[in-house]
Amino acid sequence: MPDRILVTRSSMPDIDEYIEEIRPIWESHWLTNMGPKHEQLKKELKEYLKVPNIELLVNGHMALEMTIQAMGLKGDVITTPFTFVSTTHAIVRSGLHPVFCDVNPDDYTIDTDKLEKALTVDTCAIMPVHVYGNICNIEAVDDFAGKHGLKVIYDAAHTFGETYKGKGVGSFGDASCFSFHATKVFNTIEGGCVCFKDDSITELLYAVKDFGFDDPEDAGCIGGNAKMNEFCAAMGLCNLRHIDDDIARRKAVYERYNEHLDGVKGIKLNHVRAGVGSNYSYYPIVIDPVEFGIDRDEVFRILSEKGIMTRRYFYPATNAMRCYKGMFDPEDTPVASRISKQVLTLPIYPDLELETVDKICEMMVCH
Ligand code: T4K
Repeated sequence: MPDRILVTRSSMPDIDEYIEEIRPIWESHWLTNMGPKHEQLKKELKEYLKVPNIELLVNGHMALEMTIQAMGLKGDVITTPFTFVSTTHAIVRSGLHPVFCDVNPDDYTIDTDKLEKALTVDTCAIMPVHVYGNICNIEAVDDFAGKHGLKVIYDAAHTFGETYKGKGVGSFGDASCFSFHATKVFNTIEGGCVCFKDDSITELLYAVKDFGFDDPEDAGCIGGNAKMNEFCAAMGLCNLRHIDDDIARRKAVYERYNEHLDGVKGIKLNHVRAGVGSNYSYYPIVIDPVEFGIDRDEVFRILSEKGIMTRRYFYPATNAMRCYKGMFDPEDTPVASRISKQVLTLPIYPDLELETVDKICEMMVCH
């Protein structure tokens, strides 16, 4: 076992495969601004993700912000605080107001029974998160949004390649934003995309990521710069060739953890819901300190002393972060607050050896 095991490890192609992929970039000197690699990746991803429309972006965060801008949203957005801070920041940075709805304790996605309570006269959209790749209660979110005329933008950063009832997860809601960051199941080094239903926003999305240019010289809207460059797109083209194998190897790691930890008193495992084709992106456990004997932070410390670098994804809950001090009350979302203090994500990536998983579990269980 290596001296240090990190919570994840970027998937990378063989270096020769990447060199072959970037050779034409060297020959053409075309480095960015929607070049051939960008366009090829866009086409391949549209098929792989089984989605009606797709736009590539510089990262998952800008996918959220650019989608909000392209939809012209204004007012309140119902969302959850049990997520990476990007979800909340994207709403606030876009001049909108997040209204936090609690998560359910089984899979940490939005508790759709509490949506009604979060509704205000200014609500314009819902931004639920498929956290850890756990798919939200899509039917209930859709019903609620339809009833109140709200847009639905899923933060789908964790769900690359997942399916729900056989359909690409990016085909639900009005839009789904994916992250292709180095730490994700599929990476383009940095990158992301938005998959969306209404093709009337295609041109606007293309423009907002390129300073608003919808004409070679004249900007039709106040856009930013969120384009994916050719080297990132080339990385994506390589990684996409190996994605199914990567996910299969993640599944083996995931199942090995389950074999060891299922039934351990005080440890709650994550479960893949019926109808979901999972990508096994994270391995979260929720530790009950009374039943397990020690708390989450003690497990974190014991493992890190032995070179196992777990992460407290997602702690603190975003409504408890310093930058939002005084703006929200984390006690309004008690389940999210509690889970954020008890959750630990264990190392998972395709190359992680199963013997290492055995040792990690042994260290945890024999504390
Ligand atoms: N919405 C949600 C729900 C998200 O989780 C995220 C991002 C976003 C939106 C925004 O998407 P992006 O704009 O990022 O595309 C990481 C990632 O930076 C972030 O992408 C991710 N979520 C978040 C959950 O985790 P850190 O600060 O924990 O990453 P870091 O640098 O500590 O890396 C974690 C481990 O990954 C390292 O211990 C080793 C490994 N690693 C890391 C890097 C940077 C590699 O193997 N290679 C690498 O290049 O945030």
